[in-house]
Amino acid sequence: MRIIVAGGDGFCGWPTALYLSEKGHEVTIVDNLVRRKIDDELHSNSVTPIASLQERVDKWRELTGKEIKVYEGDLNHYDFLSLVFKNERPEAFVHFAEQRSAPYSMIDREHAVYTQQNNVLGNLNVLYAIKEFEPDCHLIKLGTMGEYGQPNIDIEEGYIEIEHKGRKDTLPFPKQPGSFYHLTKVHDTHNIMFACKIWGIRATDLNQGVVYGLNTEETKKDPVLANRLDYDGVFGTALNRFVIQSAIGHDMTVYGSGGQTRAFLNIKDTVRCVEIAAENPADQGEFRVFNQFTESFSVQDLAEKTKQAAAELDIEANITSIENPRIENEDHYYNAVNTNLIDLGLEPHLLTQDVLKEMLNEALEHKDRIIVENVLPKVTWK
Ligand code: NAD
Ligand code: USQ
Repeated sequence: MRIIVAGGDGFCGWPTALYLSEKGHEVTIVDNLVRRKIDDELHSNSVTPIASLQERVDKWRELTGKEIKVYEGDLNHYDFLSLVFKNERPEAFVHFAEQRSAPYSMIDREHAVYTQQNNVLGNLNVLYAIKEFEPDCHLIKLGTMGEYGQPNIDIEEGYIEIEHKGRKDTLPFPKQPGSFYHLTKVHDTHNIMFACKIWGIRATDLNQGVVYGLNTEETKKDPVLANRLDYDGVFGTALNRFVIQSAIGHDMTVYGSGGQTRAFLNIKDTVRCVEIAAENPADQGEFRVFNQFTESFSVQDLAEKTKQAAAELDIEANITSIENPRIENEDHYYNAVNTNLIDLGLEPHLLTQDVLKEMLNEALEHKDRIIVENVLPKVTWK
């Protein structure tokens, strides 16, 4: 299959591009490399040293004989995007290319506006490009479990059957996102659903939970193929941060009481979920939603599991509760459904002590690169 991976230089996109290429698909990466520029803006870095995108794909070709094409450019430049569609004629368009940090979107007005413009308008351009150039192309869009928030009822996959005043309907599940970033995913959802309805586009929205881990079989083949790993208070996510904090002897930063519960998955499952979606395309005009996660944990649970794994490696890790920089519920019900991907063949990699120890060892390998001042959160929601 001819597959475009937009955002293919990022944390989820790079391993996905390699995995799909390994499986024999014709993969083309589209990325404007903005994530590398944001590292400069934040005076931060990836824990792992990452090669340039060109070096990465050259090494992949050298090791496997497989070609991954690269287009460096922005989804918000429609002439550029049109050219990519005309040249590559994608059968699937995997869309990772958005600003994905909630704290980054909450820094100030400029960062909120940038995030919403970049994400919402970039996605709208992708919808128009599919309509104009490849109406049969399957859009596989990365959404987020955070679109739903934490309602006091079970979270269904995209839709919920409602009975109201004696009448029934199946309606989009209510959205209660927790940041200007998470809101962009809700806006994207609405735009995609509408485009499917009016133009007959086929789309799958992958409402992904928080991704942990670093490596896949492919990224491990050579240091030049290494994936990026974020740890700072802006781009680092809960479990990866706890592992890295433990590796450098920093207290694990549980925000508030730590009762916040979220859906999680291993990066190894991210790549497989995208493959499953590509192999089982949505129907023409269908807007399909998969909840892409494998397990749910509270933040406190994750810190405790990390502490235990660290102890097995003779590392003394401490958990500290710090004032929550976000405005969010710390004590709530959380039960989300995730049957669609499992029914299509996903075999989850669960969060075991072995997985945590492997992550700790990976963090230890590069711990000298960590800029300690970047670890504590500085962005607040207020
Ligand atoms: P990332 O920041 O590491 O990668 C995103 C990539 O997209 C970067 O390489 C960036 O340069 C590129 N990009 C951004 N805007 C672009 C634009 N306008 N044009 C072209 N390229 C652009 O993020 P990630 O962690 O790999 O996340 C990928 C996607 O998955 C995002 O949409 C994110 O919202 C979603 N997601 C991520 C997680 C997670 O835990 N990392 C969880 C759920 C959903
Ligand atoms: N948290 C801590 N301590 C930390 C970091 C985070 O307690 O050091 C808490 C947060 O307060 C929050 C939870 O952990 O309650 C998750 O935060 P996070 O930074 O790990 O994840 P989030 O901001 O939700 O965003 C990440 C990705 C985003 C993706 C989302 C999936 O950056 O791209 O959309 O996970 S989800 O959470 O399902 O919406």
